[in-house]
Amino acid sequence: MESKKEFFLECYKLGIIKFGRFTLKSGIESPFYVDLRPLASDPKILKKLANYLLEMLPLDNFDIICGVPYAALPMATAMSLESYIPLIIKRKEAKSYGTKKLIEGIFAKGQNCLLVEDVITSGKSILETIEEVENEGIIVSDIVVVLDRQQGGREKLEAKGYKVHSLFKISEVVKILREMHYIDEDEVARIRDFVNGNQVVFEEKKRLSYEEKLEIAEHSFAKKILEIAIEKRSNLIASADFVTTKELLAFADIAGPHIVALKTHVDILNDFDEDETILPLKNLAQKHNFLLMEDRKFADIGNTQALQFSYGTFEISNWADLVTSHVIGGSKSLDCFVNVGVVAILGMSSQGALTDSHYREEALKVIENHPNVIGCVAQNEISDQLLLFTPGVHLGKKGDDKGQQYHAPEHVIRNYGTDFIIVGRGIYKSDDPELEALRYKTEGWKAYLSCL
Ligand code: S5P
Repeated sequence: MESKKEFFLECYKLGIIKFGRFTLKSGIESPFYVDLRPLASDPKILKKLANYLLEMLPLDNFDIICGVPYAALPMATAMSLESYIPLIIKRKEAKSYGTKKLIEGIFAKGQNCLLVEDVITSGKSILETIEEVENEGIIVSDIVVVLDRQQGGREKLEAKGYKVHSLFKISEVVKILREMHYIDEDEVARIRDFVNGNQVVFEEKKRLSYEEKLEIAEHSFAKKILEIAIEKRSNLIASADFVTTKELLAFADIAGPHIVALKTHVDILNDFDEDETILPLKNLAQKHNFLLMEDRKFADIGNTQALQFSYGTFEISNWADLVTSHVIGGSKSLDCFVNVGVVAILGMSSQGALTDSHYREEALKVIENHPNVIGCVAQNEISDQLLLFTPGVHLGKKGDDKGQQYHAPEHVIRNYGTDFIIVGRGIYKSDDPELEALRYKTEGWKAYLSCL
């Protein structure tokens, strides 16, 4: 079998732990959120999980297995299937009719039952289940949990004489995720504080208003986009990923009044033509007062980027106000982008992107103080000096089948301090793109105002 660490990372990719700021049922704010239910949706992982849990246990001791409802039910079932130890089911509420039994299945008084739980925090729900199982005359000696949040639950159960086996502890998990650069030092410190029972201080950093950002902005295009935002009361950039000029122009005209910039991928157009595509697009940009942002995502040495920027079919330098660029080629590779605002790609929205916190920290060093850079594309907070552009925004969907991951405008603006949301299919694939552009504009602006 793979190592426990590899197995954990496989589980982690299913989104079982999220970091940020979460309000728990109790009203307490937590720097992380755990939900192991996705594990049951991947049969291979569930089977492996069952075997990892079984491996830790003195199996001969148990006559029956019982999961704490609901999250641990599929886990207990899988363990039963792998070990041939019979399963009993504990109901959450007794049936109001029929047998009114709380424990279902075949069992006998005096049998020893292994209890299975997904996460142990305070131990409260496990203790409730133990009580109900013991009321049936069943003996409980051992509890196996997938993740121990290390918040006193284990100690509470052990003080009552139960043995607690856990596959992962939050401290181990945090160590692995830090080693992998999935989380940064601040997050590690906040989790440590939280687990130790200290109240976690989430910096109540007041975000700067667009007016305040305008005061500190130096680049002419940074100023321009902020001025448009203030004037139009919009922080929306529409991504116009069309393959024909006709569709692109029609969309630019209807979305135009609501956006600060139109983001293009001109290399996907079947019929790109400077006169037919760019001239009318520039007219529309002028008519509706928005910037043109070419999402070229340059990723080469300076000399090649200079050629790609000014030559070839698209001659981007002739018309784009903003361009996106990776910074993998180092700071000097960005020197060629003159008379345009560079939006550096720091973090990508897609699943499994390699832009982990280590990459982002190094990338920030590349762009810091680069005069051509006005901001970054990222999925996390950055400094006030840079404008933050966040794609992967959708009001209805969580993602697509090609790895894109979405959040709502409110989420990114509140949690990352996003200055400009980038929305593609949420608008142009909707039934009424004009109405939807207005809806995203309104939502984005409302979220911004609520964070001031
Ligand atoms: O990390 C990123 C960076 C970018 S620029 N994730 C992204 O999705 N994008 C771009 O934003 C992507 O190329 C596409 O043009 C747009 C998102 O489109 P949507 O249809 O998924 O909203």
